[in-house]
Amino acid sequence: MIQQFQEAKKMIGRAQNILLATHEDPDSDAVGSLLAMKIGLSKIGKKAVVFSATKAPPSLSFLPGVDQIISKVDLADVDLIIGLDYGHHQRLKLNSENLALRNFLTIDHHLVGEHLGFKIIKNNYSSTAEILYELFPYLNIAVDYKIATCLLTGIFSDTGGFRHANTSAQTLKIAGELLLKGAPLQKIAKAENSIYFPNNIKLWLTAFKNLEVDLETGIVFSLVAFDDLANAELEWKGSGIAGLLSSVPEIKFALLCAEKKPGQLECSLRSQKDRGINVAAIARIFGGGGHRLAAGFQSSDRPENIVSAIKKLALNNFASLKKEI
Ligand SMILES: [Mn+2]
Repeated sequence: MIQQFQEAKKMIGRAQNILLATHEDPDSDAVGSLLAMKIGLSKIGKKAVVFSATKAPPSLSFLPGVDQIISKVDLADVDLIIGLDYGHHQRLKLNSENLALRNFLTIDHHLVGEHLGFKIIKNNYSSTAEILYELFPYLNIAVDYKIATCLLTGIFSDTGGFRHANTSAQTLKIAGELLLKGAPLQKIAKAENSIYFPNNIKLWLTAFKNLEVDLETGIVFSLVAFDDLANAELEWKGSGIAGLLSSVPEIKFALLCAEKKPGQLECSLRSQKDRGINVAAIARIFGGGGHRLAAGFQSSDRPENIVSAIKKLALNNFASLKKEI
């Protein structure tokens, strides 16, 4: 890892115009990492533009520099792209035909996906923010209050408030150090929870209404149909629901499908550490990806077909995925 950090330092040292990019619909880790990196680079005299194809959630408006994130970018003068927390390069929505040929540095904790350029990918880290905390000393970036706020936001969110299985002793140690730098934990926690209110409560109701529990296979499934979203004028931002469903003790994993556009499903898979399931392996069957306990995919198939395909696999004890599961 030290060698990788040194290579990152060299790449940044050579660059004049840096673009920091993350996935569309950026979550707290994506936004926190983007902004921490921008502030950090400015401290060492490097100019960087921050990009995400869609806006940061309003709950993150307290993060320093969030108003500087742009959603359209001209890559002509950019001589280094740093992709953060993005998983698959298509999620960056950077309209460039030869993106793969660009000078590109990837920093991510999503193992599954398609990354570009020189890659620092650590899936044993809770979040991209946690990786950045380790990287910054190599770049001579001192963590101040602003950077600490951004990084703790990313770590807090991706660990579900330090409750998920990806919370290591190191995660908590780093979080403690960020608190010592003045990161406002309570404010961050409040912002994270406010994502759920009030519209998401309506989404939860819909998801619970359509809940199906199959004890034979250990699958809990729910669907939020397009009509439900459209009638309640809701925007789909609901991966918290799948996590909640997966915590039912008798369940092996949860599948939640949301019909964001008519006929277009966005499906989340969640499991818990003690259930012996790798949901990323299931997501890959449908062209998606993710982590062992949190994965997802998109599909234009009918939800009942997806559920029955997964049930079939489960009844077969996931024999075809045995190596991965
Ligand atoms: Mn992340």
